[in-house]
Amino acid sequence: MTEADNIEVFFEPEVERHDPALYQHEGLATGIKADEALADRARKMLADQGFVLVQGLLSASDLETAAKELRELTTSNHPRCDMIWFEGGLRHHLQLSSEDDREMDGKRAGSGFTLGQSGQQLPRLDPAFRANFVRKVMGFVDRNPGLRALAQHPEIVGLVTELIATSPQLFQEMALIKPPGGREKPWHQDQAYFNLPLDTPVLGIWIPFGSATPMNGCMHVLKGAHRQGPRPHFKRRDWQICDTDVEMKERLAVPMEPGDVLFFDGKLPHGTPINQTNEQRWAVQYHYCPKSVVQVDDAERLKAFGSEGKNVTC
Ligand SMILES: O=C(O)CCC(=O)C(=O)O
Repeated sequence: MTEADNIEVFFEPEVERHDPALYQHEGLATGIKADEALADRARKMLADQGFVLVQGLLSASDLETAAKELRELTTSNHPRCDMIWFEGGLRHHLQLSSEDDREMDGKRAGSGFTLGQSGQQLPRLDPAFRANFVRKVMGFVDRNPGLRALAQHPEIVGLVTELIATSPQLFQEMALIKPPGGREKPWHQDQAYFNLPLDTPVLGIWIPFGSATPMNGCMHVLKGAHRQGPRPHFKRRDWQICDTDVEMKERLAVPMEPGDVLFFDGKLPHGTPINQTNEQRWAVQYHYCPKSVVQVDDAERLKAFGSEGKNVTC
């Protein structure tokens, strides 16, 4: 193991492959050009469909430094971040046994309720090889100016402010890397992971660093389904909506190009399929809520999103 850097490292299990039918879609999401993303229009789109896809909002230079920092986060022996998750494929190189899997701390990690193992040190492996298994990185904006600048980009913060109708705070950031063959992020609502009052306007934004396509694991959404409110989540391949609750109606894939930004409601059901290409798919995701928000406890969140205690099965 490498020297401790006050980092938390998570080793996920091998995740069972999803049924390909779960990501068949009725169509593709329609975007608006950056110069058409007027506040009123964007607000209406968010209210109606639960997301706004803005094309060409960021320039190549907006993304360049952030992408370099993200690469460093995945390859460094001393990454400037709080937490790193590795895909199940790394287990074979570390001889981790599933018998030692435990529920990983969802509180600090915000990862929900997946089984796996965690530690305080990166595995002592060739960094370039190890980087092939990185799935997620969290807690990096304070030490990576390019990734921070992206979260504070005036066009982004301006639209986020319009969409949540008050001064926003960034309360979570994550980088999401889907290696070739990388696992699915099953259908879920982000608010099922946050201890925030149900009526809080929570906004996620998702920014790819290369083309995001149905083949490499782009976003898929249930257009308009945020209006139905919370859905029960279950511990299955992840903390997720039951596969049989993911309807085909209004299921859209959201292909994106570098420069595009997806703004989406914290109650919008969404997921990303396995990466079927030989290239990594890179993205960052930032979450904003009003500055004034007061957190609730786990019990309050699980009352809305937890399956326990409800007469529902999956
Ligand atoms: O980027 C991905 O693959 C999925 C990200 C996501 O939906 C999440 O982590 O909440």
